[in-house]
Amino acid sequence: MADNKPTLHHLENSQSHLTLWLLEELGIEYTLTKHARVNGRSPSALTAVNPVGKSPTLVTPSGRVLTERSAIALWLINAYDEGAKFRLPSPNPAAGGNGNGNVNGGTEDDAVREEQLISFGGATLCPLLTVKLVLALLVKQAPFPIRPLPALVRYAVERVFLDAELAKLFGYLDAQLDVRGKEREWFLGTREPTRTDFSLMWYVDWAVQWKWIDLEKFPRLKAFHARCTARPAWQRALEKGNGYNVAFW
Ligand SMILES: N[C@@H](CCC(=O)N[C@@H](CS)C(=O)NCC(=O)O)C(=O)O
Repeated sequence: MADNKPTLHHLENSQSHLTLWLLEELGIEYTLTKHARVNGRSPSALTAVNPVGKSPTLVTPSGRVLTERSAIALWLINAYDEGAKFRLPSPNPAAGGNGNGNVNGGTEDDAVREEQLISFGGATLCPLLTVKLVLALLVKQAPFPIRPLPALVRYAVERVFLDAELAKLFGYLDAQLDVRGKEREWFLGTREPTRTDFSLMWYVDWAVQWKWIDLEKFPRLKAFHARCTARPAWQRALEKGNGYNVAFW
């Protein structure tokens, strides 16, 4: 791109807010192309950039089209986080470490744990949250006379399996903020959020906005959620984005 800035294709009321938040944390110049939803979905202008029409989509200054939030975060942090503020601590702090040192001294806070937690969000938590969304929409969009039917299916799936499973998974995530009895602010024990936090915040916030979880039951996640939303960069992203209500359906 001629202006040497990345462009974020940002769909309103979507997880693209988390990428906008990271861009604001990095404090870099970028172009924001906002897309309104059409019947809840991506418009053709977004599909023209990314054939699967998902947001966030980021176009780098060289014209590379990046998709998937955690890959976009990886690219942005590698490209622009010059002070290493949002990176993993050096595997060998004795060799100098970096600006985001591990404050708990946990030797397990490495790229493997990062991968494990990000995959947990995308591959374990996300499918169940998607089932929860599909069931909710099924009931909401069913014609009134037959609505009791999908409502019954939803009740049964949630009661027999889904809600207990989600409670277990969020309980696991909550416990990841307490390592060897020491509570931490960020998942990898750093002073500032890393890619893991930018990634996992989406699943927590998605469930909170839909009222699928009660954060009172997950006090460390509650503190994490409050910590993220209180950051000035989160607030700036809210102002710049085109709305961030993911329970809009
Ligand atoms: N796995 C993708 C998911 C992206 C995604 O599903 N985004 C939704 C918004 S939350 C979207 O673009 N939906 C519009 C559509 O599918 O038409 C990522 O990590 O970026």
